[in-house]
Amino acid sequence: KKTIYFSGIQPTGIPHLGNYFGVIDPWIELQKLKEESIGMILSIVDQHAISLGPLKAEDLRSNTRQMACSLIACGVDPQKTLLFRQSDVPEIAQLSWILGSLQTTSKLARLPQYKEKSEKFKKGDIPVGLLTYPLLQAADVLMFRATHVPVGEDQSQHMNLMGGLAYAFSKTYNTDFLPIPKQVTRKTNARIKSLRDPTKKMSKSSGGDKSRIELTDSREAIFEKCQKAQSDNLGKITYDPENRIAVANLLDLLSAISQKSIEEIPFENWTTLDLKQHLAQEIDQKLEPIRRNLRELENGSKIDVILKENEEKARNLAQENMKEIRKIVGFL
Ligand code: AQP
Repeated sequence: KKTIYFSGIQPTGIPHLGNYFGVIDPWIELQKLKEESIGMILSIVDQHAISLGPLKAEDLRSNTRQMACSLIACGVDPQKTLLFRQSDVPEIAQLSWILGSLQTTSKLARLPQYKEKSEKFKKGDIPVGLLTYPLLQAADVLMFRATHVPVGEDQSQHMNLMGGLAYAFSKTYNTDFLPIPKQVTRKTNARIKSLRDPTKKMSKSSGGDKSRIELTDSREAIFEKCQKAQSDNLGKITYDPENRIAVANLLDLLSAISQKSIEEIPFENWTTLDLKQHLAQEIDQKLEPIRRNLRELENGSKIDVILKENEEKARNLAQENMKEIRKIVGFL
């Protein structure tokens, strides 16, 4: 079977360092090694973005465009990666419906992300999309018969569910049309934590502005957020992830951004302030070229051309697979 990498990112805001290290940077590394025979498909999952309830149409549209620009600004290469908008391929939603017939509501309701996000709603107000989110996510991947899924560590439970669905589809219909996709998660930096609460992951939609560094943050904003990041008053810096979780979080982030191991960071004589300043400096240096590329892309029309062209390419691939799936299921 052909090797196909697939991943998705929600246009729910500006990507942050968690998205960067969880998926964008690994994606760019894979892209460098890509051989002709390997497929790489990256989706801006705008249908997922309304799973917590509707957004203003204008906001969704501009967030989607901005996410596309951000991905290209970080180094996603449209010559090597098929970057497309999920809602341009309606076959995905049809496959999600088919997968729903193979899944129980209780299993979906037990998923940790559902439990966590549904707690923010009053009982009786939880949108259906929040529960069925993992079905749509599985459909994204299975639609393209992807074999490998680069994602952050937070997606492990959804990946298990996806594997179960591919297996159930194969058993139910006695077919091997849909491969069971493998999660691809780096051993290091697969979970970047919030700057304000190192027990939580850095996230676009929770934790507040100061908890995340967004790829568009200015130098001033980066220094301010690092300055205000949670640390402790225990004096000289030591790396002790069990007892000094907040300081360890900042060191982990510094290690990720500077591509140095913890042992290579000369923090012995640093104060917390020194650590925060080194961190801010490294982040700013890393993000400077991304910010520059992004400004150029946002003001130009290149991105609109790419999305338009890829709408057709992605749709053709999906339609071809959907024809076979419809036969297998009995719709044709
Ligand atoms: N903190 C993180 N560390 C490592 N990887 C992360 N990812 C997200 N947060 C971290 C990875 O980024 C990819 C895209 O994520 P998403 O846009 O689908 O949304 P998410 O996983 O729910 O992340 P967010 O930023 O917290 O978004 P919201 O707030 O909108 O739900 C995934 O591969 C994810 O693993």
